[in-house]
Amino acid sequence: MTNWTAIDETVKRWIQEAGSLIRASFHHALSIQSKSNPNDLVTNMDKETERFFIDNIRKHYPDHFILGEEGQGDNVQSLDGVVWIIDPIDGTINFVHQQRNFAISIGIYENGKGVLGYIYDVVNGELYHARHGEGAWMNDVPLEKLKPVPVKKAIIGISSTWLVSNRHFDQKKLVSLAKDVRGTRSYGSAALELAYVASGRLSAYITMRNAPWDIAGGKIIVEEAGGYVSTLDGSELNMLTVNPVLACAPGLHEQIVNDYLK
Ligand code: 2AM
Ligand code: CA
Ligand code: CA
Ligand code: CA
Repeated sequence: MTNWTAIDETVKRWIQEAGSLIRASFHHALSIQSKSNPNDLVTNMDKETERFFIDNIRKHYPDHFILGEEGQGDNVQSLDGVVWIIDPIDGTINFVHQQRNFAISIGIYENGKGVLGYIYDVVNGELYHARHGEGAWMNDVPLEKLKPVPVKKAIIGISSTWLVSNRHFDQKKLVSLAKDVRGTRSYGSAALELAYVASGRLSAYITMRNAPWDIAGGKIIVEEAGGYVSTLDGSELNMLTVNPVLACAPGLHEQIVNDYLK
């Protein structure tokens, strides 16, 4: 039997340690490279933070698998067994340009089911976490169960990629949603936006393309807070591929899917 309580305590310790290393890095020059395009950045701290978790996981849990954004983990092709899905720095552009608005994100899945989720806002010292069936917390204070929010009172997280014409989606639908809600925000970190949905700072988050590591931790946290996370048509996310994502407070999910996205 997996001792999830022990793993939970261990992960929280590692996350605090990784956060200290990232904060300390603000005093040193960063090495910044581009990946798929000039705006797709990776720094030495993305790689070193991923390395930190991988080394610790391999030492303590050698039979677990690791799917990490920077590719230093395993070549994960299935969710059988225990799989750690890790984004060492979510919001790398913010990390580089703002030294804030980024997070460490970790989701731990067992045979495809989310068990433990973590999002750590390193600069603000806010650690969101959740355990399946037991609830969600921010700095160990339980998050209140989310209450239904109507569209006209909703603040939604949405990125400017929706403004640009794209082959995935007819953006007129999003324009009418943006007109009907109370406000829109764009934080540049999928993980933080999911943490904000879980804590009620945002009522919803909509994105065209998220990788598994962007959402693995946040999905568990939002669901434990009483919210919903799905693709744009309301179906289950696939944690091995890129997904369009809609995360919502209750009430809002059906309304956005039926009245705006269909
Ligand atoms: P990152 O900072 O870990 O790359 C806004 O940029 C959000 O989208 C961030 O959470 C960012 O994660 C993520 N993101 C950036 N490029 C992406 C891509 N090509 N596919 C999916 N998500 C991406
Ligand atoms: Ca990235
Ligand atoms: Ca990410
Ligand atoms: Ca990242």
